[in-house]
Amino acid sequence: MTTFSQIAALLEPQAIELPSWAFGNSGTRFKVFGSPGTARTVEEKVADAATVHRFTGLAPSVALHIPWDLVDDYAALRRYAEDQGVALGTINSNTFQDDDYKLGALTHTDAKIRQKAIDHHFECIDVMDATGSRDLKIWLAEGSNYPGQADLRGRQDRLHESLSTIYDRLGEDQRLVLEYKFFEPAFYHTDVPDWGTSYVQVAALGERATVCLDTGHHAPGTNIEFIVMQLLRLGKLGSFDFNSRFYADDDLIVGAADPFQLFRILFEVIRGGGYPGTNPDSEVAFMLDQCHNIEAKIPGQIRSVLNVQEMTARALLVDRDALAVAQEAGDVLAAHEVFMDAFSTDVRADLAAWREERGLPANPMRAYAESGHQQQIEADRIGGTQAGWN
Ligand code: RM4
Ligand code: MN
Repeated sequence: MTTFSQIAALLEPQAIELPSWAFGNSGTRFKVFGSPGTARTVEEKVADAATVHRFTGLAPSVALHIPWDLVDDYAALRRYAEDQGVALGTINSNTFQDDDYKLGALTHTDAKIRQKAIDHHFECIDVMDATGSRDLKIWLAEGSNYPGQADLRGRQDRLHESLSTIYDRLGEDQRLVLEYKFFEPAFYHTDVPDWGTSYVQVAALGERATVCLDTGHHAPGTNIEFIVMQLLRLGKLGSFDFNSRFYADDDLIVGAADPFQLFRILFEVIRGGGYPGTNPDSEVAFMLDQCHNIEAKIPGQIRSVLNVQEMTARALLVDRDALAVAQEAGDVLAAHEVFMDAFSTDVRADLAAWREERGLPANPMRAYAESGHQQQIEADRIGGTQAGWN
């Protein structure tokens, strides 16, 4: 058995990037509920992310979405974030909320619309230059609703052309990560529906183009850890968007729907060299992509990063030597038992002690609730328009 003290130091470098949009109001197709204390500006979203980091020590950066997080001066925003104790991270482009993109953006048949979408990505790269961000993350809402509506092959070719133009604009230390999603908003076909398509597209671009795996973007029952294994094996896993789902792309708190799946994913991350604690050269970015529609947002994010930490600790506890012996001996049940022993280990008390040793609250959820911070922002953030995702 591996013990917690053997893995404690490996938890040190864990860093999980928070999405700015988690701090704005969000909802379903049916209703967006406002909630008191919600951030009204980009600065307030950054401040909320910094609060999560202060209570957990796990979230040193925050991702921005353009144009949701449009400001005049990104260098100033960068300084503001640094003063708060966090860095600005991944820049997410948005080609899904403009009328011109109804039938596509990077894949559109009209070269003018394709150029408009490419120009948007150029602006995102300018933002990255000012914020010091490494990653440009592209998720495309492109596809078709009816068989025969679109030339599937032509769209794939245009996608390649558009992505190449964007890729060529990146600086030497910048990366492009291409996120896939199997359906929605298009219902018949999607242009980047799966890891294979994303892989094919990024492999054609070059070394600094990789795949983003959003855990909510697969058909029910998909073996996501297998995809993690394969992408790491190919050196093409660029980033994660963590969240959890029951039915579609629910964007719920990671680890809430299926903690065992999160454990299995993190085990493959560690096994495949994607975890910074066991491989300092790992370049996988760990991000959340979540919305808090009915629960409070800051504690929702605190809970999320704690869930990732808890399952990482359990995955690190897998006795890999004993596992290898059982696997090689063909001892099915012994191998399974080694795996499940780690998953079944309650690490909460050890993690509480680990945090206290590092000057963090033993129980960040309780510490936040008792800090009065929520009441403070609810009192302070009166007037103005609360941030949302539109
Ligand atoms: C998409 C995708 C992107 C995220 C947006 C908000 O479904 O997951 O990563 O930026 O939602
Ligand atoms: Mn995502």
